[in-house]
Amino acid sequence: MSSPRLRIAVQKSGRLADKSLEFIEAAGLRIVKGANELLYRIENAPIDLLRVRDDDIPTFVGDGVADFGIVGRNVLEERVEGEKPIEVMALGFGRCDLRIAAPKDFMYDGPQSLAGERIATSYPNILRRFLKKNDVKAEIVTMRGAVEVAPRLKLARAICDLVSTGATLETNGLAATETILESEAVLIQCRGPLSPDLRPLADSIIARMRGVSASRGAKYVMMNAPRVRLPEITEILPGAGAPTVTPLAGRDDAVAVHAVCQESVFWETLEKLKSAGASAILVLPIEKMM
Ligand code: PRT
Ligand code: ZN
Repeated sequence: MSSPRLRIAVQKSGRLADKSLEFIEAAGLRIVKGANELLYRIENAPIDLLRVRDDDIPTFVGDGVADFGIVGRNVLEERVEGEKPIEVMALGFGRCDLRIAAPKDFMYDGPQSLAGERIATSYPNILRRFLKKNDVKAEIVTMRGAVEVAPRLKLARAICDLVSTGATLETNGLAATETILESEAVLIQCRGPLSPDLRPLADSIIARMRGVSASRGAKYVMMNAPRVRLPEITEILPGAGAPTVTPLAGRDDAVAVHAVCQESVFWETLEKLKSAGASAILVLPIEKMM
């Protein structure tokens, strides 16, 4: 009998397809893009990538056809049938928001403004939950795509759709109001127990993916600083926790400060550090973190 292989479902083509493969490669898995379009093998671990429509990913993972999947949170949350997979972690790409939008002349003043209106969406289940939570009775018109044209066609007064740059809404004369779901690509996992043979591999993949996701956007910041201004400097460093402080040779009044910043380090941050007396400031990318 052949030894078991871990299966990860990914989008075959579309907005998340390339980025999902990039993310998997960043976790150290070498993908062999063979002749089989539906399945890519991993060269250096017993893992197969199942390449499918994104809408099928929660079902595949829920039913245990795949052990893990990478899919937009919006697709996961829209699913209502069968076993719902667990969201293991957010992966930091494919960011978009599911938002309510309406023509610019629509006076939106909270969810109650939607009472009695028709709202077009491809996400009827998420929208229904939002309306119920806010005790609003409205009619949902389900559309498979081109939701943004619904108000112009008088099919609906408002829409509920994914927005990233906002350009689609703008082109169609619509303005976003409420955000009902913040989405990005997420790693999902089957609820049922994994075969004991695959558990250590699965744990190591999750740990590596956490490392990739944590290191993306994170920066290693180094500088020299006057000892007396350390509290102020620590305060300025974005998402850094406790920095490492080491003495500088031949200097009693100054120290070297090293810190991992989890958030973006902007020019403004560097200017603030400089005003607080820091010098020789270096910001370096981080390749791996665990
Ligand atoms: O073929 P398959 O079924 O696999 O793919 P698909 O066509 O259903 O999905 P795809 O590839 O379009 O999107 C995959 C996932 O990308 C979505 O489920 C989201 O999680 C994520 N994503 C991120 C987006 C967007 N950004 C996005 N902007 N999905 C769709 N859009 C659309 C949105 O629906 C709207 O029409 O882009 C338009 C708005 O974009 P802006 O930039 O004009 O605001
Ligand atoms: Zn889809």
